[in-house]
Amino acid sequence: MSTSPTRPSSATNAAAFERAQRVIPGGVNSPVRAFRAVGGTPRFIARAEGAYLWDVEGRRYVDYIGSWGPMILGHGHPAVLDAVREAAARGLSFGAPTEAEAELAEAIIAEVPSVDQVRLVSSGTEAAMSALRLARGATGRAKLIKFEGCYHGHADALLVKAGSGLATFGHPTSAGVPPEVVQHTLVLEYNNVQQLEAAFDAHGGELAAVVVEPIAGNMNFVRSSLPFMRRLRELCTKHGAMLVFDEVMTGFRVALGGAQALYAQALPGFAPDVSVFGKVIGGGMPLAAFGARRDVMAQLAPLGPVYQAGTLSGNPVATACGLATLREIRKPGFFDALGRRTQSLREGLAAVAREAGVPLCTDSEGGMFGFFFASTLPQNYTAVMATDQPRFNGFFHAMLDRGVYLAPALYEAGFVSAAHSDEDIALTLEAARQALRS
Ligand code: KE4
Repeated sequence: MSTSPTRPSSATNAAAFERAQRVIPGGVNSPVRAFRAVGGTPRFIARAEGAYLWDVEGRRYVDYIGSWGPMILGHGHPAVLDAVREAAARGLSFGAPTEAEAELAEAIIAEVPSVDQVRLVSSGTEAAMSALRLARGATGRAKLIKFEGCYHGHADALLVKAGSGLATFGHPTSAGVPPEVVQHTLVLEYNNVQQLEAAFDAHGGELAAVVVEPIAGNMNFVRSSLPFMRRLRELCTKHGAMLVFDEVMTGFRVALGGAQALYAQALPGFAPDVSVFGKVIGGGMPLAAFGARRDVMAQLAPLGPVYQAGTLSGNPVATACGLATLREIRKPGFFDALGRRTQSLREGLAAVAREAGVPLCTDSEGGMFGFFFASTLPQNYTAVMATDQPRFNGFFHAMLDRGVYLAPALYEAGFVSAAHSDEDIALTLEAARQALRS
């Protein structure tokens, strides 16, 4: 048994997995890490630096997970580590306000015109859950719309799958969620304008909110179409429902201003009513946020009737990590360079697949990308799940064996960091060339 909790005591991933499974359900603290979608033994990470992870066996991987989005600078960025060390030395947590929380709130608000105020919390789940409680409290309504294939964390009201038909309300996707908790949640097909129209016709006056991933990173990478997004905004405005943009993954990742900045360019005046952030704004530490116009945020305790709280909300060390990260990504040219590098990866993947005669389509925005073993980009969950899963799983392992760590599930997105070099992209494309041949 290792005496030092930080020094890996297992010589192999298999031994580490065996040990973990004895004391943690499935050996993991979040299901997707268990590799059950792709099979095989998860890699237990010993350390990370820049664009790379090393597992307990000493194998190096080019990392395209980046902790599922937060590590946009790459691992161990000096300015971030310095900020974390300095904050930690001043105190880990106070349970009292600090100036750094206001500074981080200011940094978020400066990049997101639709948000006057934010509240900081500790996870995307907590941020999305609180945002929906705020929308329900602000409107006095109960019903919600979400879309199949979008994930907004594991709050009960959001663990819901489509009912048998459009008009029927959702059914729980998880045990432990009583049907009455999801009876107000309607699940529609992503990018389906007709279903939107029908749902608002039937329930418009009862809808508190529509929550949507503007680019669905929990279906790998599916964009919402402009007609869909335009109509969604119009219907929410017409019926007094709040449009909640879940930008936990896309915020500060696909663009400095998030996906909403892209939609505001294409649809002049476009803005969501409530925005949810996470991942990048914490820089790898437990920190997320939700924000809206001042009048909406005034509904929150201690000012208003909507309760929301958290012992570690705005934690000083997490806040320092997030601030240092945002300081780097708002530097001129950061997103241009990141976007170009991500584009070179996905265009290279498409070219290698063409050479191998394998149907593969890709898409990317900023530092986020997706690829599908299919001839055309899926527009909704059904289409994503119809893509070639066995080929994806084989490709995943062939790449892992060649030192490239992609997302271990076909419904997950990929992430490029500022630390990924042209050589890392070239290594990845050579591995893909070999993997697609095998
Ligand atoms: P967390 O509670 O995991 O911090 O955030 C939930 C969440 C909310 N909204 C969106 C759009 C998200 O993508 C997430 C979490 N994303 C997953 C990856 N698909 C986290 C990885 C995991 O579950 O381990």
